[in-house]
Amino acid sequence: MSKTVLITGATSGIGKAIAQLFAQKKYKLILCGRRQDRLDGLKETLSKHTAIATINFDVRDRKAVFDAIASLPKAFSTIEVLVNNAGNAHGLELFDVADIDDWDAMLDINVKGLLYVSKAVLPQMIERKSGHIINIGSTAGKEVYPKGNVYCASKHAVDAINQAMRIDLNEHGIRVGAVHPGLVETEFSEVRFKGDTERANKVYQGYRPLKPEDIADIVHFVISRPYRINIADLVVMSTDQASSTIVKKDL
Ligand code: NDP
Ligand code: 8X3
Repeated sequence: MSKTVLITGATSGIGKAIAQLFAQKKYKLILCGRRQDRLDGLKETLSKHTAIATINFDVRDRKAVFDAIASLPKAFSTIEVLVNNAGNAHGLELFDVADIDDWDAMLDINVKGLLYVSKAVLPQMIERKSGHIINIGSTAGKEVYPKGNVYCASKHAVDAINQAMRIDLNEHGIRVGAVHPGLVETEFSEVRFKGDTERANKVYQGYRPLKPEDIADIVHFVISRPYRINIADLVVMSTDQASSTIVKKDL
């Protein structure tokens, strides 16, 4: 019987690529996001490979998170793998002019949302003394770059929470690890720049950014190791990227 994997932020980018790969690998999938049309489309396409359930909630809404996970049909209620992927950057501004609403959104989604989903899924893992949580962090959680301020802070928090979960859940036999990507071409910059597609596209021009499929492949490697192995922390960048601010652009 294949494992059940819950993926947050499955409607786009990295989460969607994980959903597509994992469906081909025959994992049972619970796909989460807010855009119902996209959840419906994924369910229709991926159901030819595996069993799919979708749940729609905003990770910021604590009650909605717990209700949605409690509402899963029995066939999907044993979650072996949780991929905490939902998140975004909102804005790229110097600290003094950045929008406080953007700061709230990033802390609420990237940090508190990840905490809520983890708390909602954890009890059953603890009961079984088995489970695997993958937190999608970022290179922005390993260093700070100009104008990245609160996005970087939110991803540093993910890095800290990843370590904290691994320490505190150790006695329960649960695997916890993070994958920290560098620049990946997704809708991330479109969201960060509030729909300014021209500005967003420029982020990925002149070099070879990572593709969401690259991260999906790595997450699959992480979850498919024998249970004695826990890949605790993995930073992955495009060959053309050396750090958040050093990217070799000559294409
Ligand atoms: P996308 O914008 O393509 O995807 C973001 C996903 O998160 C969407 O599925 C979106 O679904 C979901 N999401 C956003 N806000 C909420 C919310 N409030 N409630 C529920 N779901 C939400 O970006 P990426 O795929 O690039 O980002 C995925 C993760 O990877 C994020 O955590 C990001 O920080 C991280 N990351 C991205 C990198 C990059 O360069 N692209 C690099 C390093 C890390 P919906 O809108 O339907 O709710
Ligand atoms: C996304 C990568 O460099 O835009 O986390 O922060 S970056």
